Amino acid sequence: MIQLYGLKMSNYYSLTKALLIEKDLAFEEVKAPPTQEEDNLVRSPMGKMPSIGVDGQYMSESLAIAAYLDRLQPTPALLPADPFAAGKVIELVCHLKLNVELVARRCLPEAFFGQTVSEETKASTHKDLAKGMQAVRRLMVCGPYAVGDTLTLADFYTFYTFGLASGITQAIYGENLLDGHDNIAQLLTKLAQHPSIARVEAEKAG
Ligand SMILES: N[C@@H](CCC(=O)N[C@@H](CS)C(=O)NCC(=O)O)C(=O)O
Repeated sequence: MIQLYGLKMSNYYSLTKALLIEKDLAFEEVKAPPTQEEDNLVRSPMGKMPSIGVDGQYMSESLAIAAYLDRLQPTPALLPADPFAAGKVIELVCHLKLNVELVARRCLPEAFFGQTVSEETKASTHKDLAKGMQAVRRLMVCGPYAVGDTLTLADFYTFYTFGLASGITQAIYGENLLDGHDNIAQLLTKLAQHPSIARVEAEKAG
């Protein structure tokens, strides 16, 4: 049995939970807020969530966990068998994580936690997000899934990246991040109905 540590409010926790469900792996959820306490740092060296426990060993970073789960339970495969195609999925995941999600996150404290972010940060975030969106747009096929006709890991990152980033741009700039990206908006609607993601979202309320 795998332990999933973190909180339901976290997009990366939710993504990892959706992957565990997608893979039909047995897991239990353990409430663990992000802290710099030793017990959490042992699981997650930056003190973030999520992390998983496997037979007394721990792993952090959603992408590392996803790579582990895809090998542990190869079906349904979330990375293509073709090595280059698999690399392309990870490439898109990296751009979503680093150039959209992580950039938008700079404004998270003001968007959702009542803190203040400097005008300078808001301006640089706006500029960098536009660049990140261009990068993602070049790589995303939306045909209908992120990289083609098959669901991959990139779809899970698409759903949970834009779930957070769109909320932040709406709150900070009053802008819809997906304006002009109708194909991504349509993909998000489709992914919201995908059973593993739908279950995670439904269970957030509980
Ligand atoms: N690169 C990490 C990011 C994880 C992350 O940003 N987690 C957030 C919640 S979604 C967190 O723990 N934030 C609290 C903190 O940074 O202290 C991953 O992919 O798992």
